[in-house]
Amino acid sequence: MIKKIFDLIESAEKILIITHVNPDGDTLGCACAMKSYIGEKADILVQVSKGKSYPEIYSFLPYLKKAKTLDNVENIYDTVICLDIASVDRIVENAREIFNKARVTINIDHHKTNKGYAAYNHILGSLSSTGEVIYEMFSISGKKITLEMAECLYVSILTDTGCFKYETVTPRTLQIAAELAEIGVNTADIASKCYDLKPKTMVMFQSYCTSNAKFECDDKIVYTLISKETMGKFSAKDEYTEGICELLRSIKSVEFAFVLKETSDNSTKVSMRSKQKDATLIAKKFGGGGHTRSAGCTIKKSLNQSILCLLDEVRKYI
Ligand SMILES: [Mn+2]
Repeated sequence: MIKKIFDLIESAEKILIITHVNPDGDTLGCACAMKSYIGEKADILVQVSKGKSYPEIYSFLPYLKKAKTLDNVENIYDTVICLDIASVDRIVENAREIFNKARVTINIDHHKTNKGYAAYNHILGSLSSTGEVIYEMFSISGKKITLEMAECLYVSILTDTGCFKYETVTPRTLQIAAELAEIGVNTADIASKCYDLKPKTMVMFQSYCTSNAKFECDDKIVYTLISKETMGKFSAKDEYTEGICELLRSIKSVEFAFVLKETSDNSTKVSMRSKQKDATLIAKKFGGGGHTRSAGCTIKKSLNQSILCLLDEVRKYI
């Protein structure tokens, strides 16, 4: 499959590299590494619409400033490459039309819930990040990884492992990190760019959400509800909620942590983190998915109704 994918990239005329909705460091890092490898004939699509953007901290990555968005992407691609996209419903609006029309569709991912929705699928559910999957593809094929690509892949692996903290980290993950450092990646500089340049209001907003958290089942379950009003009060961008769930999970007694964000009157976005149990079992109940310790879903109910439904489910797993 790896050779086939490189052959397809070679023979493609115009390639669109698609990142998932609510883009994170993994999907963006992979897209930039892939764009760096392919060159001119590839464009990156960051799936955001007018007025929205990818998390600002990643603006140091190459190529993102010139990336297409849902507002300006044209349906002119014969080949699409989906990176870190767990399911086809994370390809939205006109991006889905482009995906459907493309002659060749490639899906490279590490989500164990990925069912392989493209014509060519390369999914390694046990790897830490899609960055690691891509590194291995280049490594196995004997293709050169330039410093620019190495920096992008390092961002992917660093951020998707929570700074090499998660149990998805294997000896091979660390070996790859070392190999990227040997290529010349300044690991301290990248870590600082990813974690020490948060806007002041983001940290204030996160403290507010954390202090409003509620506990259930002898403090084994913790959750915080974030209304549109709260988002507005802090002028919070979507990315400002990143990290709250991990912080709540870090409480000693906690097994499950949830962050519920109101997206409209009848829609709530749920992020979940667990310590031992499989969070995907809960996410799947609501049509979502993800990883064992980090999953998500959208519940088509109000914020207050959503938490009741969610608590009903999660109590079964405690
Ligand atoms: Mn990922």
